[in-house]
Amino acid sequence: MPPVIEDSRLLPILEKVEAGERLSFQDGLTLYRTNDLLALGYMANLVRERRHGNVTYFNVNRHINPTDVCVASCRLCAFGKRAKDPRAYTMSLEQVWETAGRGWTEAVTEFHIVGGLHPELTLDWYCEMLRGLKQRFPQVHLKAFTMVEIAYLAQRERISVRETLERLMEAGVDSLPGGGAEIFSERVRRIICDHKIDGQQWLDVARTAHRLGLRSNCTMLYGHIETDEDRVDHLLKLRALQDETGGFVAFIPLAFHPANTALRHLPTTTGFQDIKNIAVSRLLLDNIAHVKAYWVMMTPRIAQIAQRFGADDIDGTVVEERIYHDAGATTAQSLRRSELLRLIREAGREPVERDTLYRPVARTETTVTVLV
Ligand code: V47
Repeated sequence: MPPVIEDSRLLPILEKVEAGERLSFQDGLTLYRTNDLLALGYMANLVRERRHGNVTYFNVNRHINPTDVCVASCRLCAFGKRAKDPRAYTMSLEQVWETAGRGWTEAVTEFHIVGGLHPELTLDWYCEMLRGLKQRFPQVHLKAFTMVEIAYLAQRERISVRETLERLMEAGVDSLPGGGAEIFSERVRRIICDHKIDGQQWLDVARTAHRLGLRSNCTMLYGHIETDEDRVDHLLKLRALQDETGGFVAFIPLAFHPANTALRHLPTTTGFQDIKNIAVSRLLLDNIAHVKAYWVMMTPRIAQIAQRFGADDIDGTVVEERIYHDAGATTAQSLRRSELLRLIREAGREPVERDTLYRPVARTETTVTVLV
């Protein structure tokens, strides 16, 4: 049963959604400008249930951030530090491998590895790190390095992005996380992350990765100084690249956390904005299979509600998240598998444990098998 649509501007969009038609830039703006959240949720949930039925995915993963030293000083970031900063850290290879194994259980299927743009860490160093991880944890999927890190490494080594990716793949990278995309608008990037590659370069690295057969995620950072137009533009650029390559696995809308950043005067996002971004992205990104409500960033409470507003994934156990916690996140640094199961079941969804590429994982007390 469709809900009462209070905002009549949504009626033609509802017709398109029901017919499975692609939404336009203008539709995207209308979706962002309505406050009829229940109608948005109804439409996003329709699309979500068409694709995934009643299932919500999660995984058992660990984050590893080998260094927070970063040559870029992005205003949006509280994680990156200058090399001389006494609070900065860089792990040795042994420390990376030791971190990966800390609290190790056979249940872990993914390491999510990202860090700062370190001026001295070489591609060889990263390759050795990956080889060491593969040797010690051969069954674990390595989702490592954002497009921004890849572009920086290529520039630092004076080789192409393609060659950089090939060497990382040879050493063990299995897929790329979606970070660093922020908002593609040049005007906004100049203010929030002026030292980073531009939006076009981010898309170019993703395109090259996908052409080499690497899958990746994609993200959008919202809730800072961007406009509705900037967000719609960002989502449609991701959709256009996905039409071309089909390489994106999941989209993750990321709420800006201002604490401890140069933009700390900005307010934090509200639950209404968080849920709206989940719903609008589900509706505009008709060719990206999964929309993830990342609980670390949204809080488990909102991530749970998001499962009824377009999201089909809640991310994973995470373990030792730093980027958001440096920016003032008050959520836990990890959730147990049993807690994820409870959140999902309480939202009336059926939890399915997945690997990074969304293959279901079968688990017994002692073994983990990726089905298919
Ligand atoms: O790249 C940095 C963003 C990203 C802040 O691919 C900030 O599965 C908010 O990309 N406030 C890292 N956001 C997180 C990320 C991610 C998370 C979970 C899953 C996946 C995936 C990717 O966080 C950064 C940047 O876009 N970020 N600082 C901040 N103060």
